[in-house]
Amino acid sequence: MNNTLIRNCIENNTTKIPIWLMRQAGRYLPEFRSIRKKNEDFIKLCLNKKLSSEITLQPLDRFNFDAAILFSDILLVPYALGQKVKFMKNYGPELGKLDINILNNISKQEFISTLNPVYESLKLVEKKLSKKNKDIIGFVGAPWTLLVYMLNRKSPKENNFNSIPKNKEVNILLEKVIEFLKIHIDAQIKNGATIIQIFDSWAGLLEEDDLEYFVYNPTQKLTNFIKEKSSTSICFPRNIKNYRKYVEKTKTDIISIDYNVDPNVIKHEIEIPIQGGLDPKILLEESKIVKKGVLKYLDAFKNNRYIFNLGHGVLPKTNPETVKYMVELVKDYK
Ligand code: 1CP
Repeated sequence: MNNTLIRNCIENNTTKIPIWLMRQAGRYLPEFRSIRKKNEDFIKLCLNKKLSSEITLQPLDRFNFDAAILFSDILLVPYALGQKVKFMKNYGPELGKLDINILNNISKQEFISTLNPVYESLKLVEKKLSKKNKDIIGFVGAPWTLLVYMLNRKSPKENNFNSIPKNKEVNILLEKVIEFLKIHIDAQIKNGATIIQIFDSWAGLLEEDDLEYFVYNPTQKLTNFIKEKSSTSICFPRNIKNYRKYVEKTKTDIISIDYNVDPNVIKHEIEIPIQGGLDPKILLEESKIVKKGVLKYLDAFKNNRYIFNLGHGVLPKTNPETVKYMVELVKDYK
């Protein structure tokens, strides 16, 4: 089998720039909305191997993306650990009370059995993509971001977040989460994921002093584990201030940047392959502005190993034609 574009990019033996997007399977696609309308229970939809594999492949039918990302959610892990998870319309996730006794009694087998449809879905995706040299991206939420949802029980985005203490209970929970994330990562790799992305969407909530305990140390345990499994890690510590330090500490293979990062600064600071950056709001603009935005990243990273992506997920209001235009700009560059 030939190398994928992302593999070639990592090994520095191509000038072709790979592209895929966070939330590339999602509400901006009418074919996704039509399935979603008939499947109100989001967790159930993620656990429907036929539909989740179909949704995973929808964006690849439309666009010349170089990777599929599994249609699933980071909150399936708290769910499989016995916490109730509901997605409310226009509100986001709502989690039930965390019961440490339930969590402590969940075995590896039970956890894997709850998430088995996710792994079956990966197998179906792999089968359909096997001759196409595309990567299949599996993923997890970083331990810190999962802790935030599990303890805050809703999105912290409305400034409703109370800081998490570094006490014994939290430490036990953190270690439990890491243990089960390794199981989840391992099963995704065994069933076809060629890359694992770690989403630390709420890394930016922490002060510098707390990063070692909540972010660097737990994340490095996962990147190490991914290395041991001969797979590749991408980390996305959204809104973190010091990406260079993050890369040194976590030893991730690829770093995904948010849209607050200046590409012309970071390219001198970081030696590993860089992914992403473009503000997803740019895709709501007219083509002239889209082109300018895309070229800013392509030009900045001309001499770096770079994977095109956004600085956060595709917004639901995005016109798929704009995505198509962006992919063409990336594919035709140089
Ligand atoms: O139709 C809908 O309302 C569902 C919207 C939706 C989708 C399409 C949610 C709810 N999750 C997903 C899929 C999803 N989530 C993927 C699939 C693959 C792809 O990228 O196409 C992935 C990788 C995620 C990861 C995820 N879920 C993150 C990390 C990335 C990020 O956005 O920061 C987070 C924080 C979640 C939690 C979550 N799930 C869904 C929502 C709306 C949220 C965010 C809630 C919040 O704002 O706190």
